[in-house]
Amino acid sequence: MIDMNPQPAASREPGQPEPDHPEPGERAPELGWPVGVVSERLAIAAPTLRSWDRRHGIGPSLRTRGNHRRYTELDIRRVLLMSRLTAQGVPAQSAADSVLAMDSQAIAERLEGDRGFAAPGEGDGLGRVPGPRGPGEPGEPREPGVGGARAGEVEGSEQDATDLVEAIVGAARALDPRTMALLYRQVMRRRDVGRAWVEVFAPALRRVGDLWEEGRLGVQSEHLTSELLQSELRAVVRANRLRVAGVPVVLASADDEQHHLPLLALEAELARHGVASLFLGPRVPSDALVSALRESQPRAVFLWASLARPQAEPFWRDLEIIDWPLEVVIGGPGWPDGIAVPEGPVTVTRVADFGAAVTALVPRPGASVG
Ligand code: B12
Repeated sequence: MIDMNPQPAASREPGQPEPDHPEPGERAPELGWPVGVVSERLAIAAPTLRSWDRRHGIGPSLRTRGNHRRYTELDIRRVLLMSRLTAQGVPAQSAADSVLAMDSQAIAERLEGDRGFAAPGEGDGLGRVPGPRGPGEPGEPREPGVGGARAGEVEGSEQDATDLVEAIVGAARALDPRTMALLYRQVMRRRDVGRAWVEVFAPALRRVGDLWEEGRLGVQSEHLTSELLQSELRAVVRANRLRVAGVPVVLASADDEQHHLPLLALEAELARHGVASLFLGPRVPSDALVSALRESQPRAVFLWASLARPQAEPFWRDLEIIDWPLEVVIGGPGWPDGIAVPEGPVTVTRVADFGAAVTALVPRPGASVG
């Protein structure tokens, strides 16, 4: 239950546990967000949020009866501005004093003016695609989905993209995770996840792959590049978790196919569009995939293959048992031409790039999404 009477943040008993997520039976997002959700949304560590609340008064205006923090949308904007100011070098107490002296209008204007700038590690708390869900305070605009530069935001240039690719490859060679993580953040700050993938991440991966093939870079560099990228892409998915709806689209890599970064990029982009995914990841055995399809009855499945697949494999034959209109979308250089699919309600579409995959998987306006 939410106590609507604002209480001083410092009134919580020290040492009392505070859940990061709503308590059982409590639908907190109607009225305020728990620390854990705010932390995910803004990519600011929960201990930092608690410390800003305790030490500087930049915290939630609401508390549950159990005295757990609940942030309103205005509180979240205050936190976001606090993070921007401290990242610009303003000492924490001065930043807090400025933020607390501003009304909601001034905070909105300041954040608007600061769009081109975001703190290192800060989630894009504002750059979002408008979406159907998400709480808002009465009279406030709904918060759209996280993980994208907002229209009007300073966009990354082509040159910027080339430099970022080179810098990422350099960090991979030097096995420098800190620089690589900062570069990934920089990429995401100016681009939505789709553009980030197409303009920077995929070219960087291909370059890393080429250098590995030429023996000029070790597989450990490839692992570092992809592991950190996975976290980055998953953060977008997590931040949009509360927005996705409908029968999930199935995302899987083919049998024995370990590469699955394109699936993660797709999952993140689909989440931004409010489309749910059933993410099965790498190396999905053919029979397991067919079982998953039968259980979840999706309208579409996306299958990735980097490595060459045989012309005929059991999966295509097994599709015989599918008795609803299923769109099988295949992507990646591994798929051969001329795949033979049994007669029936299944259609197979081959897509050549990320944008085409997104177009094929996001439901057309007016289409039933189950
Ligand atoms: C990261 C990586 C790994 C990681 C995978 C991590 C992960 N979680 O995915 C690790 C280290 C585990 C790995 C392992 C292996 N890898 Co590897 N790997 C890569 C690397 C660098 C990126 C993979 C990737 O995400 N590619 C996706 C995009 C970025 O690349 P692309 O497919 O070429 O993009 C084209 C299109 O597909 C399209 N596109 C781009 N993005 C998207 C997105 C969508 C949705 C769509 C539809 C299209 C699309 O645009 C491009 C234009 O042509 C590639 C390099 C490469 N070029 O792919 C090698 C690469 C795929 N790997 C390769 C190899 C050989 C292997 C191993 C067999 C090595 C080994 N001996 O163990 C194993 C595979 C084991 C297995 N059974 O699968 C080779 C494959 C060569 C081949 N065709 O057979 C590559 C090409 C490297 C190379 N240049 O030689 N790998």
